[in-house]
Amino acid sequence: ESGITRPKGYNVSFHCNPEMEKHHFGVTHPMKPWRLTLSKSLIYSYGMSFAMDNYVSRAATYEELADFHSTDYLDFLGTVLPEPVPRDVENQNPDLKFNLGGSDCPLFEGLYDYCSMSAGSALDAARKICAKQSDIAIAWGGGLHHAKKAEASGFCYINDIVIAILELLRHHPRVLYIDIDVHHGDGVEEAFFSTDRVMTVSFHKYDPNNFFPGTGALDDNGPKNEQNPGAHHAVNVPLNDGITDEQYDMLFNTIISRIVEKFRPSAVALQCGADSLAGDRLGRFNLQVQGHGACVEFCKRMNLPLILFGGGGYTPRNVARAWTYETSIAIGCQDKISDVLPQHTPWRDQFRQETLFPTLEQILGEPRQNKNPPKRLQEIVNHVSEQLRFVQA
Ligand code: TV7
Ligand code: CA
Ligand code: ZN
Repeated sequence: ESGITRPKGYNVSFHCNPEMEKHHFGVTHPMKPWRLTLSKSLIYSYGMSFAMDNYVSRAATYEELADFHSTDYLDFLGTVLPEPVPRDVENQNPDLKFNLGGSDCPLFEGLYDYCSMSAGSALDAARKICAKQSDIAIAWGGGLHHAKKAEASGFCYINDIVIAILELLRHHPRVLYIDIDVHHGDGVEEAFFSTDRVMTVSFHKYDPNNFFPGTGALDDNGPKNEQNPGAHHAVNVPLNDGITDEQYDMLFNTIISRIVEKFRPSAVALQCGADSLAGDRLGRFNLQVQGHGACVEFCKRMNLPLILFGGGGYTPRNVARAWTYETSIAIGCQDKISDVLPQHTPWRDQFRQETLFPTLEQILGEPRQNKNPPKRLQEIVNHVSEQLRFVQA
C-alpha cells in the first residue's frame, strides 16, 4: 500500500550486514556505525525493501582483502587488540604501527570483523554487477575511501571500494569512480594512479592546511611521466565552504558528462559520503538531500551498471535521509515517496523534523557563508576540460 513497486526488468540489490552496525569506535568518535541501522530502518519504513533484492552480505575473506592490502598489514589488523586503558585525547603515540590505534583510527572490539563485513558487502555488490544480476547494487556500509595498501587513515582501515573496483575490472574494461564525500578520496585515487582503466573523480572541501586529508588540488591529476598510462586519470574538484545544490549540480553534470564522453566507462562506482550535506558534524557544505541525490540521479541516467557506496556522514539523521532518498532514486520511486516520514518509522524523534527534505533553515538555522565564487567554478570546469584532452577510451 506504499505504492512502491519493483521496477520491471530493472534490478536493484541491497547489500548490508546488521552485525557491522553494532561496532563502536568510541563514545566521542564521530563515526557511528549505528547510522546504518537508522538509514535502513527509514528505507524499510518507506516500504522500499519490496522493490529490491535484499542480501545479508558475508564477511570478505583474508584472500579477498589481500587483493589490495599487504599481508603484513592484514596480519597485524587481525591480531591487534583494543587497549585496556584508553589513551589521552590526541594520538601522540610516536610508534603507531600502520597508523592504527590513534584517535582517528582507534582499535576497538571486533575491528577486523567490522572491516571484513564492510568489504564483504562492497564485494557482493560488485559481483552482482559483474554477473549482470543487478543494474544498481547498493552497499551503504562501504565507501571507506582513505584506507591505503598498508595503512589505516581517516576512520578507514580496509578500502572496500578498491577491492570492489578490482572485481569490476575482471569483467569491465573501464571503470569510472566518483566520490561526493566532503573529503578527498585519496586512497582510491592512489590505488589506481598507474592505470588508465580507472578514472577517479573526487569533489571535496580543499584546504591543504586545515582540512583532512589535505590532498586533491585541481592540478593533482596523477603522476605525469611518459611511462605512466594512468597520468591525467585522476580528476580533482577542490571546493570551498558553503557550496549550494545549484552550484554543485552544475559542476557535477558538466564534469561527469565530459568525462563519460571521453573515457567511455563500462561501469560506474559512486561513493555517496553524506558528510557533504549541510549540517554535518564534520562537513562544510550547504548541500541538501535533493542536491546530494541529484548526483545519484545523474549517474543512474547514464544507464551503466552502477554501485552505490556509503562513506562519511556524521549527523546520523541526515545520513539516513540522504541514503533513503538515494535508495528511492535507484529503485525509481522518488516521485512516489512522501516528504513526511512514515508514521511508524522507528526512532522517529531522532529526525527532529518530520520530513525527508528539511529546509536549509531547519537544518542550520543560518546557512554557512558560500565561499565559492562563480569565477572559481568556471576555472575548475576549464581545467578539467583541458585535462580531458589527454584522455581517450
Ligand atoms: C570517510 N576530522 C572520513 C573522514 C576522516 C576525517 C578528522 C576528526 C575527529 C576525530 C575524532 C574526534 C573529530 C571533531 C575530524 C589531523 C587530525 C585532527 C583527532 C581528534 N573528533 C571520511 C579525519 C580527520 C576522534 N582527521 O572521508 C575521536 O572531529 O583531521 C584529522 C587529523 C589528528 C587527529 N585528531 C583530529 O568521511 C569515512 N578527525 C573525537 C574523538
Ligand atoms: Ca570526495
Ligand atoms: Zn568524509
